Amino acid sequence: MGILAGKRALVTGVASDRSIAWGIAQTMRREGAELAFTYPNERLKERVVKFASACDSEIVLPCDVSTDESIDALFEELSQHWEHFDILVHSIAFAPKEALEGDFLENISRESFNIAHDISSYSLSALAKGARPMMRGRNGAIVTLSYLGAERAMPNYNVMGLAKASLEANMRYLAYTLGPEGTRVNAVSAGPIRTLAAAGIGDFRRMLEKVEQTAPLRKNVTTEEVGNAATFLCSDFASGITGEVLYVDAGYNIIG
Ligand code: 0WD
Repeated sequence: MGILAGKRALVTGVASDRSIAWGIAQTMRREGAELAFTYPNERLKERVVKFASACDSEIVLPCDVSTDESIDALFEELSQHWEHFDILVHSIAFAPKEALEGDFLENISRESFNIAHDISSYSLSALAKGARPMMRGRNGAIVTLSYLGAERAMPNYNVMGLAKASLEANMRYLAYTLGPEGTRVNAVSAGPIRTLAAAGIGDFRRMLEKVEQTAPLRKNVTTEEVGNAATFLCSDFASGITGEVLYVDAGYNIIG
C-alpha cells in the first residue's frame, strides 16, 4: 500500500509530459492517491484528459487562475465528484517572456509585475480559499513549486524572482491560517528542469549546466525526484511539517 492510499489529490499545472506537475501526479498515483486534474484552456484539454486517463482519472476540469469565476466553477464542479479531498498541488506560474530576460530594470513593467504576481502567487491563495471547505479537518496538505530565484538575484529570472518570494510568503501565511484546521502548506524549491515554462526564461541552458557542474550531487534533478518530495510532504509521514521550503535541487542552494 502506498503512502497516499485513501487520499484524494487535485493536481493543477500539467501542461506536457515534462511538467513538474506530471512528475508529481505520477508519483502520487504510484503511492495510491486518487487524482483529479485541471487544464487552463481548451487547447490543453485533450492532452490533460490523456494524462488523467493514464492515472486512472476521469475528473478533468477547466481552471484559468486569472479569473475568480473560473476558480469558483472549479470547486463547484469538483464538489459534484468529491465531497472532500486531501491534497492540492499548485504548479502554476506565468510572466510575460520579455520580463524574463536581460536587464531587470529595463524589462520590468507594472503590467508584467502584476501578471507574474497574479498568476504565480495570488493563484495559490485563491485556490486555497476555494479548496478550504473541502479540505478542512482532514489532515490534508497543499504543496506549491518555488525556485531559488525567490531568495537570490539570479540572471534572467527577474520579475519571477519577486513573484516566487511572494509565493513563499503566501505559503507561510496559508500554513499559519490553515494549520488550526489540520491543513499543512509547504513548498518544494526545485532545481532547473527543462519544461514549457522554463523555455520562457532567458539562457536556461546555462542554468542547467551550472547546476550540473557545481551542485554537490553534480546533476540536475528530475520531475520524478520533485514528485517524490512533494508526495512525501503531502503524506502523513510529513505530519509535523508545515510552512517549509524543501529544496530538491541536488544541493545547489547550499553552495556559496
Ligand atoms: O525549472 C523549472 N522548470 C522550475 C519550475 C524550477 C522551479 C520551480 N518551477 C515551478 C514553476 O515556476 C511553476 O510554478 O514549477 C511550476 C510548474 O512549472 P513547470 O512544470 O516548469 O512548467 P509547465 O509544464 O509549463 O507548467 C506550468 C503551467 C502552465 O503551463 P503553460 O506551459 O501552458 O504555461 O502553469 C499553468 C499551465 O498549465 N498555468 C496556468 N494554469 C491555470 N491558469 C495558468 C493560468 N492562468 N497559466 C499557467
